[in-house]
Amino acid sequence: MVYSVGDMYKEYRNSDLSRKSQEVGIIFDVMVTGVTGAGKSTTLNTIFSKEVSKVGKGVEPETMETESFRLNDSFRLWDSPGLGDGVAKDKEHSKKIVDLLYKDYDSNGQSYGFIDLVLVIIEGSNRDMGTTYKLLNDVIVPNFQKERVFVAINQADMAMKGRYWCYDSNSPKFELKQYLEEQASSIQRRVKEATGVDIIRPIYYSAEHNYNIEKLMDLFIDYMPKEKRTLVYV
Ligand SMILES: Nc1nc2c(ncn2[C@@H]2O[C@H](COP(=O)(O)OP(=O)(O)OP(=O)(O)O)[C@@H](O)[C@H]2O)c(=O)[nH]1
Ligand SMILES: [Mg+2]
Repeated sequence: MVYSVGDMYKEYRNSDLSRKSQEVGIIFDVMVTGVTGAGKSTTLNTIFSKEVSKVGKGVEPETMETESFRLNDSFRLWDSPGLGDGVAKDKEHSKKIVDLLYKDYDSNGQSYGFIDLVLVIIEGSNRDMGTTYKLLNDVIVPNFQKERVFVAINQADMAMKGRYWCYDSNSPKFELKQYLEEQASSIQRRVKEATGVDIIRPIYYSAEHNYNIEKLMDLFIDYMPKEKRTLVYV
């Protein structure tokens, strides 16, 4: 993938982001998670307009550790290893994710969690949601506040097996757009049924094609919690 010159999203709504983070008194931290190959690392690379995290080339999972990247003074993103590569690896990766969810800092004698918000990325073409539900049910929800969990659909370009993606306008054609809208409603409903989590309607984007990344940034900025995250041990 070729990155265009300049830092496209570094300055995106920077005054909103900076005001909000100053109100809470922290730099916002978002953990990006999802099954292996969903495009977590690609999403980070597109937001940073450069390769900060290695993208998988084959069927092997790529990211093995949690790692943070600072976009600007107000915002930091964390990449994490994906689930869905066998029981042993899932266990190892789940532990790393849970460790990050409990990573803490002290402020005025209180302990707070580093991670303010979790973004679960789902592949647009993904019909088997099993591993995503497992990630939500077994790893995220028991260790993190539900209302801070968001879902987004990546690989919008591939959602109908690559058909109806318009390369000229770099956006979905009517048929694909309709499909993605339905997909968003269906995922919202299915996540509720399978995990009990009431997510807001997922946005869809393409990390590879740099499509709707503004929507993703808007999601972070608009829904960033107004309070630090108190740690609750279960
Ligand atoms: N067509 C298309 N391919 C994408 C998109 N996003 C990611 N990919 C491809 O999907 C594959 C996996 O991407 P990664 O970013 O490595 O996925 P990951 O979620 O970080 O995977 P792990 O690190 O293994 O957990 C790569 O071949 C990417 O080029 C997208 O929006 N569209
Ligand atoms: Mg990765």
